Amino acid sequence: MSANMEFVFPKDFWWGSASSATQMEGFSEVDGKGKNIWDYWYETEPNRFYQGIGPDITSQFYTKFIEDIQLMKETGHNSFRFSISWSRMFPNGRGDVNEKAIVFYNHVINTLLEYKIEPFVNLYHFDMPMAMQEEGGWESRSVVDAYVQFATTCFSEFGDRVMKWFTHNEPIVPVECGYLYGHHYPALCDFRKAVQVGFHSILASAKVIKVYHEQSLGGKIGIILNVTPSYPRSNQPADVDAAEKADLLFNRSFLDPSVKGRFPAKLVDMLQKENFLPKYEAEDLKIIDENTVDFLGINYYQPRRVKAKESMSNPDAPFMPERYFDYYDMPGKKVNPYRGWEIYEKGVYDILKNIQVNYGNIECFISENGMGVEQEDRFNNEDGVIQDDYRISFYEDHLKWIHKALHEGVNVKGYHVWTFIDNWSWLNSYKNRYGLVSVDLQDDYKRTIKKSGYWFKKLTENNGF
Ligand code: BGP
Repeated sequence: MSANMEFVFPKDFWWGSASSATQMEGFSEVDGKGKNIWDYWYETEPNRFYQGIGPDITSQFYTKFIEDIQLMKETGHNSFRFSISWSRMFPNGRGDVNEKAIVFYNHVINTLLEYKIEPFVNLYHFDMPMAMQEEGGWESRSVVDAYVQFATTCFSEFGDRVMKWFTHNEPIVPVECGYLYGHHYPALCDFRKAVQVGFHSILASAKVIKVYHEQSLGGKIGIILNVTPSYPRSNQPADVDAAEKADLLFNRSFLDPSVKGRFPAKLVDMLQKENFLPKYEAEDLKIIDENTVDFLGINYYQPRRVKAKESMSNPDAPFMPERYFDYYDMPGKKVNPYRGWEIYEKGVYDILKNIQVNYGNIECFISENGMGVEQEDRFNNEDGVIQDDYRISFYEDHLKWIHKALHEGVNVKGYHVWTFIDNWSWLNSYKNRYGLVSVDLQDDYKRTIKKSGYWFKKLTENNGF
């Protein structure tokens, strides 16, 4: 350890990055993979995607994973999160498993272990198999059962070596993007369906946790949530109330059932008042209550700034979460100039303290944190290495707050950045780059470690900075 280190982390801290199958693997038509909602949407509406680039190719992890895992080692990873593509494992969502998918994921897991990088495996990252979407996606109970079958197969195939599992990444995102705001397929705007999708995602998570615990495989299972702290414009009761409502809808809706086994009473009241409670069976609540997570991944990008509603919503417009609050553009906020998102480093500390105080200080880690940059090749030096000092500062500034939380007793075990390598991002395709390693789409997806990748290696070797 160098003498002048100010922010030192525990010896076994998890340093690494996160990714997802659709965003990274590519080869979506290859080796028996079935279509998921992204493949289908790209096929039917390619113009929705930035520069018409779809999920069929992405960063080619499917064929380049050995080189990529070597690069993970070179950038100091001791852990790496990826997701297993449900439609690669089960082309029709259920039924016969695709043996080639098992071969691929075994190869990835074994290579990671060979390089002493711990695999963190997520089972669902926005990628509903199309056959399941045709049955209603998360709206449908039969899809919940198919997901349990998929997860059970993953545990029996890979559970002897994978000790950290996650049931979902950011389950609120399919709710918001697929059923309220139109960014993901099926692009509906239907509050009732959104609530049902959210409820079934939680039920599916609890059912899978139950299966995992029954198998006694020796690992842990958790969920990854994008916790977005809601800050009120002022201390006026109406603003505070608006912030609390946003928190209930977007954070506590998943945090509470995942960690405490029950939905917040205030949220249930809000939904009941509007007659929006989901359909459920009595035993569902028991399953959710009895099967909570062992640990928690927290993704943090930016906060939510809200104020009391200043004008009544049009009663004829579709019911939206914004019936309860308005967004507030805080003057003087710090902004990522290359993407536009707010940067508020203390947010990560506030989330961790909330977990400590209100969620029994459950074991957690920061499972995504990152800075997207448009046209990042403008920061190339003459050797083609991106000089992303802005990203290094972004990470350090967040790590300082995580360090503070750690020293105040928060049970935070690691830090994963988003992401290892520039990848394809949903409708934005390759518009915003996030990687520690760049990908050249014009030159056979050539990988080059960015300045931040070298910085990350030092950070992890020193366990601090
Ligand atoms: C998270 C998702 C990732 C990733 C990231 C960056 O919400 O888990 O899949 O995409 O955000 O956001 P974006 O790609 O929209 O810039």
